[in-house]
Amino acid sequence: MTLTTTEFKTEFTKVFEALYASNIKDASSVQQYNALGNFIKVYSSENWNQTNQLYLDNQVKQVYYFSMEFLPGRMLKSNLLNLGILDTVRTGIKEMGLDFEEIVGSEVDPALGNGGLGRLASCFMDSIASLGIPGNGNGIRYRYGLFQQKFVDGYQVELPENWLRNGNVWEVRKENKAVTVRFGGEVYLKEDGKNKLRPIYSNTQNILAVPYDTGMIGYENDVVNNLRLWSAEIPVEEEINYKTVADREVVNQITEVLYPDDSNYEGQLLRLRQEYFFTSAGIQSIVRFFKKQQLPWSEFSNKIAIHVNDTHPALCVPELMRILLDEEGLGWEQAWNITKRSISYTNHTIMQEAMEKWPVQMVQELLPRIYQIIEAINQRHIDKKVPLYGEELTYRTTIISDGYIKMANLAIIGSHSVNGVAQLHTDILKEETLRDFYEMYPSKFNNKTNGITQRRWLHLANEKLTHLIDEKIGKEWKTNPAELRQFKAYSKDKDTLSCLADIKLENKQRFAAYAKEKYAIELDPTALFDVQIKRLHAYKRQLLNALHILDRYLKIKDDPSLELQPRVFIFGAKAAPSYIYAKQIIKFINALAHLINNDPDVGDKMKIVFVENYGVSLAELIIPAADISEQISLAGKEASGTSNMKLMLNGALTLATLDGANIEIKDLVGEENIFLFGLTNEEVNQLNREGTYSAKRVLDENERLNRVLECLINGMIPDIEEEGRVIYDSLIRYNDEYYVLKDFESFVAAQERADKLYQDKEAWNQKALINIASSGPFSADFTIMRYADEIWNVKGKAIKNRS
Ligand code: DL6
Repeated sequence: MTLTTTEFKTEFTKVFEALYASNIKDASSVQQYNALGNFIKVYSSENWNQTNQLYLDNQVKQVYYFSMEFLPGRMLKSNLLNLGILDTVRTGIKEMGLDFEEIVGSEVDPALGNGGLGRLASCFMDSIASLGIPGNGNGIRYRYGLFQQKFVDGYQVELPENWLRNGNVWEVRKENKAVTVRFGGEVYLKEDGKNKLRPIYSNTQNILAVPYDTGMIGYENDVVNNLRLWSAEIPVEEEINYKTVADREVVNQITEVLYPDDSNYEGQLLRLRQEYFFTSAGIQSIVRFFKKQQLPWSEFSNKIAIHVNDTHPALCVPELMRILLDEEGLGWEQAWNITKRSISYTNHTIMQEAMEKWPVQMVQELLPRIYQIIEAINQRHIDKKVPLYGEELTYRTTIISDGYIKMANLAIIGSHSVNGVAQLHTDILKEETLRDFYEMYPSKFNNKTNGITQRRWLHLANEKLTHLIDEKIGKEWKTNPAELRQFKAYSKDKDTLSCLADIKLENKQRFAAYAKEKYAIELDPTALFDVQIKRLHAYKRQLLNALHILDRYLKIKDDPSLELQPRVFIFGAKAAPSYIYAKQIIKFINALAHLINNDPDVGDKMKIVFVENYGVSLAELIIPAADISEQISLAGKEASGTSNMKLMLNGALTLATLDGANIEIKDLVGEENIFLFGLTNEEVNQLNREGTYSAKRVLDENERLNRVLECLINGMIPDIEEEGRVIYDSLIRYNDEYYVLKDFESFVAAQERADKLYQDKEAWNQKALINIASSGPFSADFTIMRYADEIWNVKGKAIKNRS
């Protein structure tokens, strides 16, 4: 399908007039955006329909990616790119006298995820469609996304994220595909006269799950897959039972907000409801679709792959069992085989607090039949494994223990594949966190290092760099990112290096203009831009970054004439609303920024910008402008990271610990093209085993560090009396759980190496180019090919031969 600019203008005008019955030039940019979105929807609808039909007609195997979070970012530009009409539309819009970038900017960036996990799910959706793999997303249509972050006096304040205020042009409500999800009540099993036990329910609350579908457009391949997000509603026939606003609220709440406060029982109950709601709705719709094909049940796992993204959708296991046993009348063994063969699970964290578990009583009351099934799975697991592995090991792996249901255990036992998201992470799962399971099921475990879509993170976020690469090595890399490696041939080419430097400078100027407009901070775009963008968490050690900044500040104060490589430190991070310590670190960094940015002794030597409300759109602005990518988690704690990959792809040099995918970055670029520092995972483990680490001793032996820490509590930084003390105590009194002080010296040394290298622009740009050219293997296209081949056993439409 080709589209000329003239055709576009005619069709777009028609769509606009049909929608708004007015002149497009008088319209707001939101209306123009809305009309353009509608145009795209119509333009791609035939492909959407055909893709569906093709999957159905050919009875191909399909993947269903279950995720509590999807973080798609703005979709207008990415849809235009993937449809191959970005330039045509941009030109057409310009010729119509409209402002393309303003239209693009008026799209809301839906924050339907927290960070890495949700963004990964969206990168995967893009790659699945772009590889022509029959794949579907399944999640929740939250009425409110993750909170909007504001800083008030340097403190994080959370505001509701009403992302649906202007409607959502991309979605299609499919009430004809709604299903009912049952909660609560009582259940017992009754003989059905055919030697089968069937459950009899009473007093249940029945909720209507209504799907909203969004087309996932593949890159120039005519494929449009489906992302299905479920919304909770009162079934029409039950309206009569909902007499008060409070009654109705209970239903609305299910899909009201992403991450309700779960620090209390009510919040936890709501979260469990959310998890079952979208899981049950998704599994019901899969089974309905399968049955439409009239295939025998033995074909189920040959036609369906269900992927559980983290444990949030782990109830897929008992829910599929429930439907197969209770509604389809299958026997236990057959149902269990189908379930295990269809389901696979990705683990995204080894942090204990993120390992989900639900009180038995909560599950019994909210999901009585599901509880019975989990109990039966658990008992069968024990009966089968005790003779093989003995009681001790088996009981360490049970799903139910100490009054809780352990969701990771359920996901592992009920699936055929368990993967980590970077090599080190998978090794830690096998050797430490999930060692018992690895002993039981060695062949289930595998690694799938995360990936990112180069389409959003390079083609769209950094168009100039994309053109430079096209110009040098041709366009093949766009569908085969491995070809990016050819760009290495230009690492000594002065012209290319100088173009690279110009592009970086322009991107930095763009960010500087934003910082000026939004925060009235003047940035010198020739300074080194140092970026740390990720959720705020103690293990990610934004604190270490801040202590280094403080150390530099003290140096400048000691000698204001000191020659220092000018730096702009950029932070972007949201803290979970109930994570007080993380919020205190935000306040500390903001207070430090205020002090430094306004100190005339400092001038352009240092500036700090902590952007508010960090999300996908801001990442698209910041990442192309970065010189240094801060990946400084304590070794062994960050499962993988994905901002590290995006930054590398845009030519930032990584300054990192040997953690998560940083190790793989190092392997690809070579040690000479990355700044490494800090303890290794083995060293951390050894320190933990020995138990002799004393933060106080580190402090006593390091006068410089001592001075830095004193600033937390001596009033030098205004307005952080409480926060400064808490942070100080976390390091000294509570002995520095994340070895911030232990790693400080080597972190500062790495920063000094970076400063020094930056003086030699040519050498720096060479390394930047090598980073870009080495980042092909992190394309999510490759990651998805591995999932497709090694876990899901599905085929793409036209997967070219790539390596
Ligand atoms: O796999 C995506 C992403 C990783 O890149 C990060 O390293 C990891 O921290 C994150 N994990 C989570 C898990 N949270 N929970 N539950 O977000 O996943």
